[in-house]
Amino acid sequence: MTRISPGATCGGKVTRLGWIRNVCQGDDNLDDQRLIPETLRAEVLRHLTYTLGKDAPNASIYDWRMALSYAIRDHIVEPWFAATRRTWAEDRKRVYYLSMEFLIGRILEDATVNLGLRDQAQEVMASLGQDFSQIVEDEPDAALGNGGLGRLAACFMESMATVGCPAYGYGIRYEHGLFRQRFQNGQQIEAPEDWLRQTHPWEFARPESAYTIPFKGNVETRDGKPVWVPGETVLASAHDTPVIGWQGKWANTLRLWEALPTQMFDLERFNRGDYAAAAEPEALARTLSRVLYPDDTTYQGKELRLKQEFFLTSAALQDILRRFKNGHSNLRDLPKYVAIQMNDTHPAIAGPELVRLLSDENGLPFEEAMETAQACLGYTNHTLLPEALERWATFTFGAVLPRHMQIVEQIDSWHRRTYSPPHYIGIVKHQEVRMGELAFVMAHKVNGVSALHSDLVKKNLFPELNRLHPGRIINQTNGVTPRRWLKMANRPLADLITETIGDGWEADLDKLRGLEAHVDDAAFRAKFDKSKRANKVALAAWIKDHCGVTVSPDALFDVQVKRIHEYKRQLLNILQTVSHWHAIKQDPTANWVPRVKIFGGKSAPGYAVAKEIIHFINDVATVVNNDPDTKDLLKIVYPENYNVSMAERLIPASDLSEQISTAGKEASGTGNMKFMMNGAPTIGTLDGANVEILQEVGAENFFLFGLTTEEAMKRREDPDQSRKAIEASQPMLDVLQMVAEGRFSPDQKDRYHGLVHRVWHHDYFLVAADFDAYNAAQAKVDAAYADRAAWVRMAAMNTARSGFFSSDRTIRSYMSEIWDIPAAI
Ligand code: 26W
Repeated sequence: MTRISPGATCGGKVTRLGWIRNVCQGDDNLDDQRLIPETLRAEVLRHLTYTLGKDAPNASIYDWRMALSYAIRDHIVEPWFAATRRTWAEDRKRVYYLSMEFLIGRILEDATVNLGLRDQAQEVMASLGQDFSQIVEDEPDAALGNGGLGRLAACFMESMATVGCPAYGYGIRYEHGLFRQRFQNGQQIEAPEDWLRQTHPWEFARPESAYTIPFKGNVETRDGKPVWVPGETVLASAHDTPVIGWQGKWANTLRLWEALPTQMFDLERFNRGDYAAAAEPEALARTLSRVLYPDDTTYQGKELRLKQEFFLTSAALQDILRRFKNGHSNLRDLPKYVAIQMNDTHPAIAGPELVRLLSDENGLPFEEAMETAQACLGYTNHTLLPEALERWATFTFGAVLPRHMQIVEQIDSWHRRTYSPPHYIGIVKHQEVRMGELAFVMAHKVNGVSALHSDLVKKNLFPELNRLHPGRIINQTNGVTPRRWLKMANRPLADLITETIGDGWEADLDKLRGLEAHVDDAAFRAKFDKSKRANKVALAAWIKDHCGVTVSPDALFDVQVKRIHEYKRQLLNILQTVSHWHAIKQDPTANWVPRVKIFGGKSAPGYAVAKEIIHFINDVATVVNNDPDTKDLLKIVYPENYNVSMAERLIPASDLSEQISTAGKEASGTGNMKFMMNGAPTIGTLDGANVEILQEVGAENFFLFGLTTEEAMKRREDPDQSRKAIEASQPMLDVLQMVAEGRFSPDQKDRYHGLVHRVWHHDYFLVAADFDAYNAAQAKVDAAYADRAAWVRMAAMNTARSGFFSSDRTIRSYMSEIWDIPAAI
């Protein structure tokens, strides 16, 4: 390690740190630029003293974390400035990713990994008497998202910075992210999440970047022109977090909006002694960024949610236009410089809002405003579930956004006029504004998130619109960032990969194919197995600490982690677990493969059926984990509060990835990709991106089961399908009998009668229909696991063939097929 030269140059400018050279010269070789630990140590101590005002003997773990975070952040700022400056200087097109959710997780370790400073940070903190991994874990997990859609946005931000796509993420700076989950007597209890209680060291407040967001009121006509006179306004105030890419070569901005009152305080009321009322406007405005809606997949129609969506979107668009005008005067040129991606329909008000800003506020004729907006906008669909599709009552929509209601009607009749469809599927229908149709009509490209899903978007979701606009719907299969999900989360495997195929795979994941040449080498397999075991040993210790359950690292770790939803079929998994337990008890001396069943995930607070499934899993766990007959053969663990950090711990320690949704229901899945990368074969259905995982990894390395999408649709036509399936399956009959008898709820024997009744008679998600096939696939897993060499080979093949699922590939594809943006590096 050598000292970086303090005088590294960039465009004639002397910079304090050496990193800048990467941006300017595309220099891949970081080795001669590594920061020496003494420098980083001095920086940490300087922040501890001067930023935090603490001396080392009195510093808490929080103080140390903050000091280290600020020191690391300093190293992000220069590449960030350099990237921003270059984008300006070269007048580049930028992408604006609008999302109501960014499920970021912790930042510190990820930042050190991307800067190549993780080892130094660890060394430095050790020299200060501090444990780096404890410091990393002290950071709150920023949970500004519900699940897949929010985590995808976070992976995309990191990949855009890695591949050098100039980009801004726009979201809401929720004061409270997704609730914390606890179990009380096996049932989910929600507690508020409070990530901002401590200072968030990664953001820069930008009070000078603030916009007025209007709501309500009415539309008047002045000089023959519509003028919106709002009834309320709030202020959107920016907070910027830099997002650094791999090796610090590029950085982008995540800009999150905080809602503030336009009028802080009613002094007159205060002086009259009415203190609560005096603070009212402030409290009201702040509710807009107070809390993330915890519902994924069911849409509620709440006015506050619509206001949040408009708040994010209007602030973003005003910011985009301000930036554009700072250098351009012709608004018709907007699409040359601006690509706006709508992450699902949540920011779909962007269509009418951009038309309004271009026409009402900037004088463009309506049709030109339409064309300009459309050329900028792209729409990504993330779900087919009808209950998740946003539709706003025209009453609510018109009250909150009266001018937009008019514009939506105008867009609708423009579309009807221009394309004269045979039977028109309106944007406004049955007194509702349909946000999917609106987003579709306003976007030049619409995309699904896996090959199967994009097909279903064409055939089932927007068949008429697809006929009217052939070629508008395209596919962009999701991906995940291998820096966080492999390099950072699975150090033993990442080190083995580098040892085996060299470095460079982190930003060129197809290189993992190089591992295939080694899977038949026993020495390599032994190392692969050892890396997995190290993760399992660590997880077993953590499970003991956090769940009080003893599990053996020699058992097969079988993991299903994701939001709890009927279509994801955690119920299928737990019922099969009951069946397996029963089978062991019937024949205790058979050659069983020991298993640990791991569940993780939250239910939406109002989703009663999902909550019942959680209760049921916990009840089954209590009985099974206390059964002396099966104690070395089967354990069930369900740690509380599954989140990004827990995923980073569980996925690298998994042997088997459960991806068992009812075919046709999971748009893509991204957890499935993380497991694959980390060497866990999938047991799964032909759904979402499982289809492509199967294609990449080969049928011999995947445990496929279950009905296909077409078969599932056909099966539902028979109203008696579940009864027939159950009656034809002795294992299923046995399981349902045990549950109905109260074997898992001895204190309340009829607790799960409703659950059993639904499986018998209202099994829309086909748990019964797929049960035997799933059971058989699980038996194949057992047999395969018993053959160590073959199993490890299969696991390694999963890693080797996971290159396609890097979000770098996804982002490059969006850049060329939707955004028309070249890479800047
Ligand atoms: C309005 C309520 C609401 C909120 C969130 C409805 C729907 C959502 C999301 C679209 C749900 C979601 O997260 N979808 C997931 O998106 C992932 C990223 O594309 C996919 O991998 C998952 O399959 C999909 O369920």
